[in-house]
Amino acid sequence: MGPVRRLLVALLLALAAPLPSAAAATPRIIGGEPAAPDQWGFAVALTTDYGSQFCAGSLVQPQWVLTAGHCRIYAASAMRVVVGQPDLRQPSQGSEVVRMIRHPDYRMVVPGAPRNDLMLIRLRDPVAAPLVALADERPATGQVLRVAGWGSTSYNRADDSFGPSSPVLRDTTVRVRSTDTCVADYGAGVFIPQDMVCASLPRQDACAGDSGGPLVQGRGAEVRLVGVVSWGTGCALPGYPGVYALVSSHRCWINGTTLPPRAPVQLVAAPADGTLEVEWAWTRPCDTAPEPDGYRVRVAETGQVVDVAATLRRATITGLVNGQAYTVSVTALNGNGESTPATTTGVPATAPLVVTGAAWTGLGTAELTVDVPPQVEALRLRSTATRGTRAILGPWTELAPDGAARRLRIPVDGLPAEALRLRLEVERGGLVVPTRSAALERPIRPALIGKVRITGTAAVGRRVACEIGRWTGTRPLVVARNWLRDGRAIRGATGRSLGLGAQDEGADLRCRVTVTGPGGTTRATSAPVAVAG
Ligand code: 4AZ
Repeated sequence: MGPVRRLLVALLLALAAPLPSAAAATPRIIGGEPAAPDQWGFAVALTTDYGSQFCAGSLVQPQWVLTAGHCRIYAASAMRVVVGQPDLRQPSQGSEVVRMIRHPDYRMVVPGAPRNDLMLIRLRDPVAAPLVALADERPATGQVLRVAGWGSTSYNRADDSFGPSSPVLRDTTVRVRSTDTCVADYGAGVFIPQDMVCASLPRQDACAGDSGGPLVQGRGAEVRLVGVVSWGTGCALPGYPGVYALVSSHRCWINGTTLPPRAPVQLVAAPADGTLEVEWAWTRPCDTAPEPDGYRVRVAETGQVVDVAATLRRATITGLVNGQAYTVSVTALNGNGESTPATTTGVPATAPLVVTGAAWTGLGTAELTVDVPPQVEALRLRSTATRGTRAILGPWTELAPDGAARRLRIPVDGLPAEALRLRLEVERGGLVVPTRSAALERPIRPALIGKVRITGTAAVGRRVACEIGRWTGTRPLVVARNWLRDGRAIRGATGRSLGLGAQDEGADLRCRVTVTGPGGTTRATSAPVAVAG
């Protein structure tokens, strides 16, 4: 018995009252019978590497087992998963485990009654055994379900001890109780209706050692995994139904973790001189689905393959021929495989301008620096800013370079204070050709280090100055001051310093500083200073 479980057993014994006992003892089916093997092909036994069974699980994908969160007892290297063998006395190699992913919201708030009690186990190799489909709804109250496991076949209520476990898989039936009944039996905050279901029948129950195992509805091709054996007070005790982690409310996390990711969406290809820039977005199919590990970009015509980090969602493909159309596809990847591809086409062409940089110039404004080759005479162009795959287009403007090669600064406005990519679209012979893009980092809002202070002698006939302190944030910053008399702005008093007159005598003087930069606007006001006579 591991130290964690010993502690929990001690805790339970100390508290004497009937308490829930998941993970309490070596996690075992009461009142059942040897299971019909053709019904439970997806049921697996979790054992130690020396063959001692401690939990059960269900094969949900060829390389993934769903079990209970509280079955994380041994290191992955110290356990095996026995698939397709209802009789554990038969010699069996067992599958090796490479990873255990407990539900991110697994919590043992109440000892012995874990919430979100689920865990996914990744097997080193895929196994050829039947998979079980996930139920998509909470089971109806009164529905009779079946549960299977290798756990204890008896429970002694007098000393809260579990009887011997079963070397062969056993199953029994239980009836779904209403969530109100479950809450009444165990208490609010212990039985959580959103992520648990409770079920019982007289003298029939899951028990210690059955943890992680399947609770199912239907038979044959109609079998659906409804719950995962989780906890309960004793086993088959009147008034204490078995509690199961509800599978239907965790489908998003299970599917998101065990299936290839959803495909990227909204692909855009921006052609530029001999290159294509491709951008895409990825949307979470449901709340708790994990993000892809990365993306793969393929160019059909050239066979190019570019792997892109999960955070980037953008790739530049080079070495292409201007004027030729290319088919670019992007797939999302995770440990389970590759999504279906999202495809776009682009035609690289020569833009007559070369973007050399982009920089913020203020709140909502930036500028693009471009080199104009000598031969260019007149241009019509507009800016495009992209945030993810959303484009913000500037107005078309005429540009008349004066002949010599030079550098132009092109202002862009109406930008959100976000990370953006800026490029130009240049109209040329009726064709609109984008330039390459330049990146603008998300601008940082101005923040004050130190204090805004009034310096000098605050007395009638003297001058005081407003020290603005030091400001951080993305440059350039524009500073505006306003002097306040008794909390009210003094008209026209916006200078660095202020001459004090008779009207200021006895007043509270403050200086308010408004600093605006590409990241936004921040205000700070000095402490008040009383003006002496
Ligand atoms: C356990 O200790 C356990 N009667 C699992 C299920 C039940 C009780 C105990 C349900 O793992």
